[in-house]
Amino acid sequence: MKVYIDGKYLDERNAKVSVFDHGLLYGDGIFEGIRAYNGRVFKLKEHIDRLFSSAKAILLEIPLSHAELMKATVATIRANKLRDCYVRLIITRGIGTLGLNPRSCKKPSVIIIAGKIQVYPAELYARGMDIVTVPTTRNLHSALNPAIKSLNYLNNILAKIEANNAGVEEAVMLNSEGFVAECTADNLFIIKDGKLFTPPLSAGALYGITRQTVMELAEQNGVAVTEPNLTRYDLFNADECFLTGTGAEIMPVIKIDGRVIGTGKPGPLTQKLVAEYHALTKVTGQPIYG
Ligand code: PXG
Repeated sequence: MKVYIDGKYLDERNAKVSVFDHGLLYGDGIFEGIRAYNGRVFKLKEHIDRLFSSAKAILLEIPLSHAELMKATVATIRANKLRDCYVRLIITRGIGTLGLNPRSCKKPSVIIIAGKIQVYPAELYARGMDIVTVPTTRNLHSALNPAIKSLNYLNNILAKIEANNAGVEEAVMLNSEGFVAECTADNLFIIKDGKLFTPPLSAGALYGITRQTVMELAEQNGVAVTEPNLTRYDLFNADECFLTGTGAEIMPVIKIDGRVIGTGKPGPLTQKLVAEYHALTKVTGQPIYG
C-alpha cells in the first residue's frame, strides 16, 4: 500500500509520522472518512468541504487548495489501483515542541490512506443491530464542538467501550440535556407512522454526509423528514430505526436498551432506503480512472 504524506507516496512500512507531531501529542488535527465504489469517489466534494469547515473551526490552514486536495485523494486511490475502498484524510497541526502551543508547529501535515474498512460484522446488516444508551454524553458545543471531525475522538471511544462492555456493538449518545445526539461514528434515524426523524445538529449530531443523502432519498420517495429533539422514549416507540455513516452505510437497529423496535426485524422503509443508497453509490461520484 502507498500512503500519501505531504506530497510523497510512501510504502506503508515507511509511512510514519514524528512523535513530535501535535496530532499525536494533543489530538490537534482533523480527519475525514470517504468511500469509493465501482471506480468513483462518493460525495468527494462534500467530504472536502466538511474537512475545510473543521479546519476553519480549529484555525488550521490546510496547505492545499480544495481542488488540490480532491486531486491528491483521487491520485492516492489510483496509486493503489483500487476501485472500491475507504479513504482516510488526516490533517495534523504538524511537528512542534513538547508543549501544546500550536505556534510551535511550522507546517500542517497532510496524510491520505486508501484502504479497506469494515465497521460492523456483515451478518448484522441482515439481522439488525442491538444498541444501548451509554453514560458518556456528547461534548458540549461550548467545549469541543461535536461538529468538528477532530483527531480527538475519546468522547466517542469511551461511549464505544461502554457499549462493548454492555455486550453490544454500538452506543446511542445523549447530549447533556438527555436528548438523543447520535452514535459513536454514525447518525441515528427513526421512522414513526411513515415519517422519518433524526436529531438536529444542535443536539450534538455530526453534519453527516450519509445522513444528508438519506434525507434526500426519503424526500424523493415522498417521505416527510424532520429534525426534532428526540428522547429515549421516542426511540423505544419507533416503528423502525437505523444508523447512517460512510463506513457503516445504513445499519438497521432492532433493539435499544432491551426494548424491541417495531417487529424486531429490519423494517420495510429501512430496506428501501438501503437498496436506494447502494444503487446511488454505484453510479454517482468523481471518476477515479478518467
Ligand atoms: N457521527 C460521527 C461522530 C462520525 O464520526 C458520522 C456521524 C457519519 O458521518 P458521514 O459523513 O460519514 O455520514 C461520523 C463519521 C471510522 C469512520 O473510522 C468514522 C466515520 C466515517 C467513516 C469511518 O470508524 N465517522
